[in-house]
Amino acid sequence: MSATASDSIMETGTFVNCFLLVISLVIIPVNGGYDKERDALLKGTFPQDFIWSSATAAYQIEGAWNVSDKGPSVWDTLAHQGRVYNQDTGDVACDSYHKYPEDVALMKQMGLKYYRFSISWPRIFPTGEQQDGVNQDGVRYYNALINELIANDIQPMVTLFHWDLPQVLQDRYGGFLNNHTTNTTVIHDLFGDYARFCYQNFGDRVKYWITFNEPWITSWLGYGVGNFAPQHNEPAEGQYKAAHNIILSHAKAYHIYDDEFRAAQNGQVGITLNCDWGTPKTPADADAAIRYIQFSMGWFAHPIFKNGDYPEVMKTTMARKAQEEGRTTSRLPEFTPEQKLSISGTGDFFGLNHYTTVEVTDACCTPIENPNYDTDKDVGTGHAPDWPRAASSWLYVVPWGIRNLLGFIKEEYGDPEIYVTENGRSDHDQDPAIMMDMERICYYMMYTNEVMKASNMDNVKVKAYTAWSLLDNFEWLSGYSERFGLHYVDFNDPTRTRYPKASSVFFKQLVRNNGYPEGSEFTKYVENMWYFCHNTTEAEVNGYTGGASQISSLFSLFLAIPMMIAYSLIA
Ligand code: GBH
Repeated sequence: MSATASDSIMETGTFVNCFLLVISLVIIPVNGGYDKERDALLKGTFPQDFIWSSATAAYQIEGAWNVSDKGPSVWDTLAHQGRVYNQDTGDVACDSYHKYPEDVALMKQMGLKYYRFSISWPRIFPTGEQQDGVNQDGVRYYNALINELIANDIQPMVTLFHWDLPQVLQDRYGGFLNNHTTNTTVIHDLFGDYARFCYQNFGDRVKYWITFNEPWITSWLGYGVGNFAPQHNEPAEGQYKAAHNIILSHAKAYHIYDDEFRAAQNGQVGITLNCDWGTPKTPADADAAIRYIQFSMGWFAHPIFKNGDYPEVMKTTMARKAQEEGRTTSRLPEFTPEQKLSISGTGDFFGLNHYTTVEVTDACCTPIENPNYDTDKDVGTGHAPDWPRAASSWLYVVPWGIRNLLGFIKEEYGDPEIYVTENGRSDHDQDPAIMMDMERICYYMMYTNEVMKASNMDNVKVKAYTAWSLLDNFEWLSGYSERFGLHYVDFNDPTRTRYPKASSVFFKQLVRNNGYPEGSEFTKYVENMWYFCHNTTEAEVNGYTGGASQISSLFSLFLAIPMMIAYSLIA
């Protein structure tokens, strides 16, 4: 049989299809990770009063590290010792101390009605102690920022402590290691005084207070491993002492608000905890996964949101370790009955920072020579091979993790109001800059959709979603090498000009739509993007192979985003 014209057209067609298939396999990492039910796009909107916000922290954006009377913080010290990647420092950072009106304008442009930022303790009290003097210029700065926000109809959500402890408090009292077992610990009172001063001066306009950001980081990385400021290395006990003091300092600040300000100011006080979701590697690792979460989030959440005391599994594990180690007392300190009473119930809302998920395996019970917090948990952690990664070494993209975690918090802590106070994804600092930040768009799309499932399908009282971060900024030990921003900042440009990335346009549309409403233009774009964002193809999801679905993924990649941006410009 000789070849006919139609055969040759077929052949050409097959060739084109194969060509597209090969191209798309190269461009789109294919994995079998997509679960049709679990990962499907949910259409619908968040509750009417849902809070959309973005976040920053003082040391990461302000700069002006020694302007007026500002005292040094432990992060100024660490950075000036050259301990940060590339010897970067927060001396100038995004220069938000001078450029805050521009920051507020960016939020306004995105339609954000809330902003989460932190106050630098040593910018208010240079030594950390009010009796040594107040830096009036610091008070002026935060008043100006808050007023600028209010004038633009943006509600401030303020963190009192985002890791920048006054250096003097570290030197005078050991910071959060200060006398952790007595009832008259100086650091609790000093934190209380600082909180009171902030309520007094800013509480007429600030209605959302977060006492501590991620005490896990301060405790373990700051006082246990000691790679974060103040770099105290005492991995057997440092973290337990620091956490103990932080929990009591939090409770103190909460009660000061309750007793002296709540009636007049009518705001809310909570705490923000970080937690990776822990998923068991095999069914046999289920208890280990729970233990992982109880040792991280539960360490703080159990006392504050449950019963004033550490999680049972933490106490029994640490008691067993004490025996094995031949100690008479546990390395995990105990709260007195009065302390338990004063800690329990000190959260008007549950602040959650969540970025990633780990796979947990059981590692119980091998006694080891030099115990530390990591080995205390008796777990191993890893990552599934098909989880995509961000620029930060620890950040794997696992959207369904946040829904599981939100459900866990609802069940475990009596259905509290949850504010997601951080969630986001990093890119590398590279040339040319990543302005069409597709992967960040995908991250926000997938994670917010999972948050919406928690809200609308699982009835979790999730009240807020906060993108980390408004701006590229000082990423702690990684300096400026990891970029989390919705806006690009050129750190070599003395004017620190901000440039919107594509993700800021996406986020603006998300806020405007309050989710993924059926039939909206925005939701149609999201539908086009969905499989691409999940690193999979429609073909794989539906179990057949063929060129058409590959083409639709390519369509998503090359057409949807420019169309979305064009749409936002005309909308
Ligand atoms: C947040 O912490 C911070 O609040 C914010 O300031 C920061 O810029 C942002 O996230 C991005 O990092 O065990 O040593 O491998 C992030 C939560 C939890 C991330 C612990 C790093 C692993 C540290 N962090 N995680 S380690």
